[in-house]
Amino acid sequence: MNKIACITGASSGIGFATSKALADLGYQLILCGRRRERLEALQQSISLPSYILTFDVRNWSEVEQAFQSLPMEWKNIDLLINNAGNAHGLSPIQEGSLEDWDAMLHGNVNGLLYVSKMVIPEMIRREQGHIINISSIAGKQTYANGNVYCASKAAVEALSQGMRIDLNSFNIKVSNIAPGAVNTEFSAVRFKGDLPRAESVYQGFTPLDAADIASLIAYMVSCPAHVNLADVTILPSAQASATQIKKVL
Ligand code: 8X3
Repeated sequence: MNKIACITGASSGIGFATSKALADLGYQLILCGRRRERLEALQQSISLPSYILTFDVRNWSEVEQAFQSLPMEWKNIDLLINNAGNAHGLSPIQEGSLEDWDAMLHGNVNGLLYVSKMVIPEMIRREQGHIINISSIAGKQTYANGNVYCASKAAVEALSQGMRIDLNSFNIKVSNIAPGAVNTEFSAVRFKGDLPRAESVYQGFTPLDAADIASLIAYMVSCPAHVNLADVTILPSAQASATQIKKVL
């Protein structure tokens, strides 16, 4: 029987590329996101069966209803990729907006918890499973104006460790991936559609792309059962830290 993977934030970027990579490995996919048309386009490009769940990770009742609506044959999730999340704004703490803070904390932290809460009980019952949380270099190193985004990703780092400890006795692997600069819609969302500013983030060096993270995930899930790549930081070769990138402009 094919394994089932559930990917949040599957409609774009790392989630989209990871869905494709996992389909290539033979996973049946539960594709989660807010943009149904994009998920349907992704579904059509995948040959194995997949199931679409449309919800906002920030809304507990939407998350609960979505997972409760899964048909029986889709309930045994083997692999959960907690990918949904974003940055909103890049401002000094004294200038940050409540709206941006709530979007990041509710999406990056609460959202990860809500989805995990719906998936973990079946993994515990079956005493098997793998959860991969997408964190960030920003969760390991706080940078100027990153304040709340960095805090949200530091929370993801802590939750990956906490989940690994609490789920250890149930044979559930928990892995954490901390990417550096990945050229996706990330900066366009952070800078609220200011595309020239977003593009400048990735100029002068070769950033990672979503497929690089998807390849890493494909490798991680293909490791033998006794191997867990527990915490992987993945950076472009030009990047040395959260803030140091060798650029040639
Ligand atoms: C994305 C990477 O360095 O822009 O999480 O925070 S960074």
